[in-house]
Amino acid sequence: MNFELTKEQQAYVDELRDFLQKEVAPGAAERDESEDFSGAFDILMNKMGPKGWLGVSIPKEYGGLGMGVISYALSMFEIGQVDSGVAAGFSVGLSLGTVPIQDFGSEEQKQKYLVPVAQGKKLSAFGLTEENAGSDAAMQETTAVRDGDDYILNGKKIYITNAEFAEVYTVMAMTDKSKGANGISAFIVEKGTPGFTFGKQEVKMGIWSSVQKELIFENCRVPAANRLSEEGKGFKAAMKALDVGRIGIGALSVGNAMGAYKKAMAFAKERITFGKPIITNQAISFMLADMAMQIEAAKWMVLHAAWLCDQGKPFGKESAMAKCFASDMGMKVCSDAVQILGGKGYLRDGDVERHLRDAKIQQIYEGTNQVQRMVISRALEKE
Ligand code: COS
Repeated sequence: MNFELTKEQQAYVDELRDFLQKEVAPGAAERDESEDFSGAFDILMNKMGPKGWLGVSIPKEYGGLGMGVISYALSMFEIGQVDSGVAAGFSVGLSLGTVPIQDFGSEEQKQKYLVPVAQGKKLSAFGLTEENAGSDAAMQETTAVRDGDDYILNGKKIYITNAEFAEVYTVMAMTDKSKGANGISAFIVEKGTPGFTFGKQEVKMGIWSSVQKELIFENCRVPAANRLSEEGKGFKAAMKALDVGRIGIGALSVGNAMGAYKKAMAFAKERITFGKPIITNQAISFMLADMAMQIEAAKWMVLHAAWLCDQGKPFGKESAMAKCFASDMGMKVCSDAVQILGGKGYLRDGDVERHLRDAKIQQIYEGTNQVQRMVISRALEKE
């Protein structure tokens, strides 16, 4: 067993960390306040893309750096500390938007769609959730009806991260309702396809610098050549993408909690009450010890799931465990960080309450933590 990063991983983390401190951290609060993804999009496409980082875990033969899912998790630990908009865009681009193409796409589809995403020239997104298909993802109402060499898509997806900014969308639609989950197919839909438009931008509790919108399909003609694998494989492609994506959300939760913890630690060393720094009070130092301990546990759960994935071993249970544990941990740690800063922590310009707002969604998206417990318990039953 080896708990050390490779030289390549360490060099990547060092360079990324330095970049984030210089180029991303300074404007993070302002971008958040703007409730606009444009700033994060600019960082992703114009600064991180050219370095190849948007393809860090995508194999080299498809334009990526080929550094595996561990490096995707390491990226999320770092970006999550700084800017949730950049983190959400990065995460979706490396998991939900691309894993279905990577694992279920043809060579031609990979060359056409995966390569430009890995090279940071295009952003990707993922369309699964609908008004009546959230946790019960198989209840897809969007339809894809075959018409000659095309499919005609009709329906609406909601809460789609990167919507309108992304160029490449992996979209699930029902091709045979009688087959339930096995009647769902996955399609690559390009932005600009006639009949494909975007709905309203959601106004949220947190992750303000990321974007979530509706995808609307009205008699949208998609070439059959853009269907991933055979008809009926869409649900499996979506579940596989979520298995990987949940490693990213677990890692993002760890990163976001680390960001809050570091600010709380710095404050606890500086803040004087009753003649001494508040960290000298056991009430505060034990809180910080618990926070560090919880972050450490979640970090290793995430890395273990990522390692299993990179080894080609089953990892769905472990990724659900890591996502669930890390995001529950994130709420507690970020709440405690606000508590340590007291009134200052509650202020919008204190930059710590942002971590708490951003932590909540981690328990919800890419499968609520109740769904994670379903995935975990079903897997345990089979052991
Ligand atoms: N990888 C590959 N295949 C999978 C899979 C996985 N992780 N999970 C399920 N499948 C397969 C099953 O093997 C089954 O295939 P067969 O019929 O060939 O055996 C099929 O998919 C249906 O599986 P199942 O019956 O378990 O599906 P359910 O309808 O019970 O749904 C859950 C399972 C709850 C796990 C699923 O709906 C889910 O993950 N929901 C949450 C969705 C989500 O995360 N949404 C967030 C959107 S992105 S922000």
